[in-house]
Amino acid sequence: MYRYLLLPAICLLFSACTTPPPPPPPPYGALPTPQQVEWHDMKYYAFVHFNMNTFTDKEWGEGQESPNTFAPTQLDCEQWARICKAAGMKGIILTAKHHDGFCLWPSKYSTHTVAQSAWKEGKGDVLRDLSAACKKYGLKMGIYISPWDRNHPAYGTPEYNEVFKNTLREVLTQYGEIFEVWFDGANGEGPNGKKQVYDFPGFIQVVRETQPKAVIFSDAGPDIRWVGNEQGIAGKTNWATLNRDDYFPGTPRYKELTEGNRNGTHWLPAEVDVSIRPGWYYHSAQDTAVKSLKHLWNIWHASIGRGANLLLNIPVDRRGLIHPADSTRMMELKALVDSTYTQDYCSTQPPQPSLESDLGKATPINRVEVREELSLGQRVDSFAVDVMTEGKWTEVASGTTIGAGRILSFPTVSATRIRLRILSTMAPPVIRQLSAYRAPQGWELPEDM
Ligand code: FUL
Repeated sequence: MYRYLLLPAICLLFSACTTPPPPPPPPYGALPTPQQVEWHDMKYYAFVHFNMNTFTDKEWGEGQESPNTFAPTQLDCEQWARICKAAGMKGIILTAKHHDGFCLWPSKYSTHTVAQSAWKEGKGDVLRDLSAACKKYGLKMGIYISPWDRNHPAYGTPEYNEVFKNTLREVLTQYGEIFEVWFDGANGEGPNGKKQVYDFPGFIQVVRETQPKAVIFSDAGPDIRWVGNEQGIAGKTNWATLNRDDYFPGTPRYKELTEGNRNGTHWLPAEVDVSIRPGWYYHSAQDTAVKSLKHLWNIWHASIGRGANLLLNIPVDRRGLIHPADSTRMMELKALVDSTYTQDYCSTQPPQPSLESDLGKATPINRVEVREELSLGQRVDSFAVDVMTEGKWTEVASGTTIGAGRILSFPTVSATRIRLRILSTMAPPVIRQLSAYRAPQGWELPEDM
């Protein structure tokens, strides 16, 4: 693995050079904030949809459900955290309040919460339990909180914006550090038949005040953007930048969110949210419909393999536990990813100031991973990868954007050297990593992903 390669000056940053390393090039274009850089490093974490719908077998509740319907029998957030940690995930984002309005914590600003339920005699608090479990297992915690609320009587009036800001403040000040706040773009009618005009600038201000280190997700950021589909697919071209002011939560411009905007005004990278099952919530009828290992592996490559983060949803069941059908698949994916991406065949040689890597001996490989140094901006427009077999170079893969990390697959070839060619850029490229791996045969991404 070669790190910190600057082209075309062909100089290696931060390595054991005999002469002092040259200063890094000036940054180019929109740049990530330190919070966004940290977020990129998380790569893979869990979405947990668990709330009233778990108990009504629905995806969207009406808001009129009795609080007593929420009745987990063995709720154990430590089980979630233990499994997510073992699966290689870095955090958990929980649906604290979905469109039906039910709050998983005893909110002062609603009468439709765990405090009104018989669960733990109204003394339960799922956010408190999750916060403790995440701390214990070294995971970060995030909050999904739906602005759309089908229960709250004030929904559809200016007063609701104040209610929502108070609710947000409550959630963000009681449960320790929150790494991401997830605003859903869905915006339907409330019980009074009215549609809300949201005070998003006000919501954002509350998050900034209470959790300055958190990133904020919505269709249009301001920090993290939706990827434009729920199939688990980032664009083959995936810019981490977007002309942010052209978009808003609920924007219909999905395709642009999938690819980002080249040279966009703001750093606004894509997060891929997708469920391990057909639904976001648990439905026992879907116990046999958990996505196959191959499907999840493909999603992993169509998201993380294209520089996006993967937010994989695990629908916690009515007991309040992750179902074994899901945890089994999560572990299978972890095992396959680890067995493929641990042995980097490029790391067997000491770094050299070159875009070529010597594999030492003829080595069967079929995956290459390239990363840019994001703190200086995203620069590469297109690139190609060659391998040397029997003394001859052959191109085996090519792509457009690189960004946080790009994984390309090619038929297994026994190579002695590997070479990255940058074909076009917006500014001199700064390559952070070039790695080569071997995945099991026959696990390439299908054309339509
Ligand atoms: C959507 C919601 O309407 C779904 O129920 C789910 O929460 C998904 C992640 O976001 O907008």
